[in-house]
Amino acid sequence: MPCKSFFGFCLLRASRSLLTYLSTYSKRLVLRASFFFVILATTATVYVNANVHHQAHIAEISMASSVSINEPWARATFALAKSGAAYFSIINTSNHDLVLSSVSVDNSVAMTAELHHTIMQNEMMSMQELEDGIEIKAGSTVELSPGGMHIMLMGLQKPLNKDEFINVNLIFEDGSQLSHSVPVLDKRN
Ligand SMILES: [Cu+2]
Repeated sequence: MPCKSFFGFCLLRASRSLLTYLSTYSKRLVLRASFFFVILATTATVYVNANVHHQAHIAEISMASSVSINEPWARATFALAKSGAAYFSIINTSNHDLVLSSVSVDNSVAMTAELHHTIMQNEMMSMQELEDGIEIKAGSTVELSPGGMHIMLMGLQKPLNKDEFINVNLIFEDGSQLSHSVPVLDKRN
């Protein structure tokens, strides 16, 4: 009998210590799991924040804010002219290539505005719309000038008079826009 009860006692002790061990182990496991979870959550938060910041940064440097316009001018026209042209040089100050997709002017200036280039066709000078826009490589300058690329103003509502200003709106590939004031000059070339 004492032996049996001793055995019972031993069994009780053994199961108790097993329980204690298991509960300590599971506590550790829970601790470890929650530690891991905290690390995971922190990493995820940092990643999401970084991503939001990155996107905000991209929005900051839109194509329109990456260019500077030099020496804009539009040629003065005679009284009954139905079309005119405007020129400038455009500098891409960023380290990304960009595309000037299209241009527009107010309806009170002209019906439409297009990006054109001048080509030789059958030994004749002619103009063509640049349907894909104008690409401006990172850090480079593109010149719109007489005999080359230009902004074509079609369906002029009134002549372009010397010393007046027109607003030309530049629309870039990323949808960003830049409105620029362009003086009308009476230049020969
Ligand atoms: Cu033209």
